Amino acid sequence: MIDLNIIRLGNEDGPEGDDDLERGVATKAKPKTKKPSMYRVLLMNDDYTPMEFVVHVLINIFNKSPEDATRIMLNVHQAGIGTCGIYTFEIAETKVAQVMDAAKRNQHPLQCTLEKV
Ligand code: TYC
Repeated sequence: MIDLNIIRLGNEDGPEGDDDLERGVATKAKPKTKKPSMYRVLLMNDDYTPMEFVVHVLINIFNKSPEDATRIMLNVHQAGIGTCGIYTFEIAETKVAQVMDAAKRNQHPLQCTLEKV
């Protein structure tokens, strides 16, 4: 997310006109920053993907510890759906693509999606 912090030279022009050339005081415009929208990456349960593969995905794509990965996998296994993490759009989108690609390459039906938080 790119944000430009505009530097305004001089004060706002009063009745005397273009102050920018008369006084060399540099004032910084109020920095306007926007928080990026966040996206939840969700993993879906299915009957065929091996538990070890899901744990592997959580460790290698979502940077989870083996303990957290196992806990998240078991939660998805019993609840049907679960959160792998919350990221900015580009990162969330990339992780979904990485999971889907790994699942496809290994011929597992594992499904992964994202939703806006
Ligand atoms: N239900 C799968 C099994 O019993 C394991 C599994 C867990 C699959 C989580 C997908 O997102 C998933 N082998």
